[in-house]
This record gives sequence, structure tokens and C-alpha cells, in this order.
Amino acid sequence: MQKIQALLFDVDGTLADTERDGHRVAFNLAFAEAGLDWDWSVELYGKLLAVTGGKERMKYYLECFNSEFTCPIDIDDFIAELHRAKTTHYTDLLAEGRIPLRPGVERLLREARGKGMRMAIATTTTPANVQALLSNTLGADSENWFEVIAAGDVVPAKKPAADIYLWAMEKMGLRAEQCIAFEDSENGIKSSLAANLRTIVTVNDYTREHDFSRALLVLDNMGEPDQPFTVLQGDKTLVNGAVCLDLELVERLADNGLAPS
Ligand code: XBP
Ligand code: MG
Repeated sequence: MQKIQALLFDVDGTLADTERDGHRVAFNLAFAEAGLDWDWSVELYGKLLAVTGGKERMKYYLECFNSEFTCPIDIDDFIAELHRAKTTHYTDLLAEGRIPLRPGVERLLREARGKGMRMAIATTTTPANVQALLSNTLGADSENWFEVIAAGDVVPAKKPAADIYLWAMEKMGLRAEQCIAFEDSENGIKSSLAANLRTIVTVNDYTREHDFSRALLVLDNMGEPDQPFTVLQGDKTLVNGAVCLDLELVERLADNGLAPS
């Protein structure tokens, strides 16, 4: 088995718990600003997360949850304008420091960076959102920690399609067996597995019940030395008493985990 050369990170739900208190809130602010009475509750948003991509999610909402709505202008223009406003609200929320990184994320990123491990982002969200999250949590230059930031509309087919991971690996000149993906959702792991990537999952409140049966390991979070993770699924003998996800554990899992087929 080839030694791991790169870590490929999903963003929303994996690096930070952005959906409920970030994206959802920003969508609602954009709706109110546009004079719409749409209100995406925490519960409704859980259903809407079935579709990745903010523009795609709004269309799904109109089709399945608000089909009475008559669009005043061309639907694509209308959605695009709402989405621009939503992105502004979302990046403003991040600038207020409202959304921290999840436990263990900064520790693992710093360790990987210090040891020369290559890193990339593979996400469905808009590039400006990734930039805002990284700069407001890890500092202005932290975007440069990632060799490739694969985000948003750079590929036409969003997760669960494999495209965003394939795009990132192509840019890095790497094959799937040389990388490990980090995901938090079923659409995310469908995408990484379709790209043939072994995948480690950290769940969140929206994704706890998703199907992660083909993950290398499923954790509640990446853990810290003084705040241990809980192993939800996977081979506990490989975890071997570790309390947090560090590079040694990632490599051990990768060496022993079967490639998805
Ligand atoms: C999460 C998504 C995104 C965000 C909203 O992607 O599906 O659509 O919810 O962001 P991932 P945009 O977990 O792959 O990071 O509104 O910018 O699409
Ligand atoms: Mg995600």
C-alpha cells in the first residue's frame, strides 16, 4: 500500500459546524432582505440538506416545499441574486467569529502542515466562503496551507458526484490511493467513495444517522488530547487507545483500510 501523500478535506460540517448557525441563518437573512417570507427552520433545513449547493438547495425548496411561489423574474437570475446576498451574509457571520473550527481540526491541520503532508479542500460551497472560514479561524495566510481549493461551481456536478474530488486530485497530480478524504455527510462520503478515496468521517447533529458503513472510521469529532473523541463505527483495534485523530492514526487507518471499490 502506498504511503499517504495528501489529506483532502470537506468544509461544511467537517472543518466547522457551519450549516445550522451559518448557512441557514444567512439564507434566512437574504430571504428577509428580498422581502420574501421564506423561513428555513432548523428542522426544514435538515431536509433541504439532501441537496448540496446553495443555489440547487433553493431550487429544491421551491420545487418540493413551496411550489405555490411564482417567480417574478427568470428563476436562475432570481436564485443567483439571492445566493449572492446569502454569501455576503454568510461571510459577514464568519467575520464576526460566530463559527469556530470543530474540535481537533486546527490541531490536525497544523500537525499535517508541520510534517509536510500535502492538503487540499474539496467542497460544494462557494470559494469566498472557504476563504472567509479559513482566514477568520486560522489567520490570513491559512488559505495557502492548501495546495488546491476545489470549491463550488468549478465542477458542474456537485457532491454526491465524484467530480470535485477528482478535480482536486488531478490538480495535485495524485491518485486516490495516495490520499485520504475527511467528510461529515452521506452526500460527502458518496462523493469521496465514488472518487475511490478511503474516507474518515466526523458526524454532526444533521448527519449522525447517515449511512457511513463504508467509512474507514466514524468519530463524533477529531478530538483533542484533553477532549477524547468517541468511536462510533470502525475497527477499534486500529484506534489502539488513541484519544484524538492525529497523523499517526490517519496513516494507520489508511494502511489497514481497504480501498473502496
Ligand atoms: C456543503 C454544501 C453547501 C453549503 C452552502 O458542502 O452543500 O452548499 O450548504 O454553501 P460541503 P453555498 O459539505 O461539501 O462543504 O450556498 O455556497 O453553496
Ligand atoms: Mg460536508
